[in-house]
Amino acid sequence: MLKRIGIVITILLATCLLASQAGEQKRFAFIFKSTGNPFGEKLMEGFKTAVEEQGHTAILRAPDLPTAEGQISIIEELIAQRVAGIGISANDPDALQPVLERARRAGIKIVTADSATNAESRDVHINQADPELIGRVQVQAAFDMAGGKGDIAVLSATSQATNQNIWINWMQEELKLPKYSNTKLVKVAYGDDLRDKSTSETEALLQTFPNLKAIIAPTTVGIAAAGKVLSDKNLAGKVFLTGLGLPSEMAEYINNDVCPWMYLWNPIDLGYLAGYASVALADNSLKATPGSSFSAGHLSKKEVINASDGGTEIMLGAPFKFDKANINEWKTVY
Ligand code: RAM
Repeated sequence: MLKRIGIVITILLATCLLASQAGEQKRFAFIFKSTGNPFGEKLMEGFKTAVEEQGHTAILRAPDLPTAEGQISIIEELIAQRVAGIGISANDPDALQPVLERARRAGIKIVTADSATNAESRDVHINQADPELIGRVQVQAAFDMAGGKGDIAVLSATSQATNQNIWINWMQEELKLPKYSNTKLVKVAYGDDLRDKSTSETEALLQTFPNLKAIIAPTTVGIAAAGKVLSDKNLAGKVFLTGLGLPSEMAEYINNDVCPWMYLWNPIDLGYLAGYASVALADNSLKATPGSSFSAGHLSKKEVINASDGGTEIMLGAPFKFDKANINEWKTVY
């Protein structure tokens, strides 16, 4: 008899546990800038892992083109689906504010990652690395590659991208230093994170500025497209390329000397951190106020700090330099 009661209690407990787990299961979405971006795919892979390892469901979305309008309609759908959190790499710092405010009024936590919205539109931003450092190191790299003088150009993503624009501002600050008196930034071109447009913008730069010594592409899509153009035109050693690239896409151009070195951070970890922050905010185990900390899975303890735009952020780490010595080790990772 006692044994039977024991079995019944065990079954009841197990049922309660399952029910409570099922009740707690929430949906968390991530919206990248656009589809077809391998960096975005890695970021969303990390987000999904983080959400699923905490027992929740991940929804991964992106508009076909990197526009604010495309992201706004996705956010509207997600509000209607009553997700618990939305992570987003924003295509515009301000244009998403009305719809994100609506999402927040509906109780949805907003975490930006990679490319932030303004402070009023989000709970917290996940910053890949110090933007000042990211901007400055790319100019220093181009300068060193070009031998300390000559024309340089930037091939960016979209003209509205918060992340690229902050980095470009820091590049311009770096260029004000006396050591760059013989270095001229001749143009900032926009390839819109589209392969074809980045290719034609690179070709146009080469044609318009025959004395171009280096191209800085602070976008994984742009740098890969530029790498191919410079390789096809046999310009290794004549026009140097640096910027932010995925090792898997850039190994070829690092090994053939088109891009002597470049930088990036781990996009999978960036998405993973966004996933942990989203769940912690929705669970109320994290407050988006400076000094709050939480456990971000394999990334351990992370802390909310003040961001330079008046909001708050969580920092992933430091940019990593990729060159011939380490690229083959990394090209299979991301
Ligand atoms: C592109 C995107 C992304 C950026 C990387 C470096 O893939 O623009 O937002 O962080 O490049």
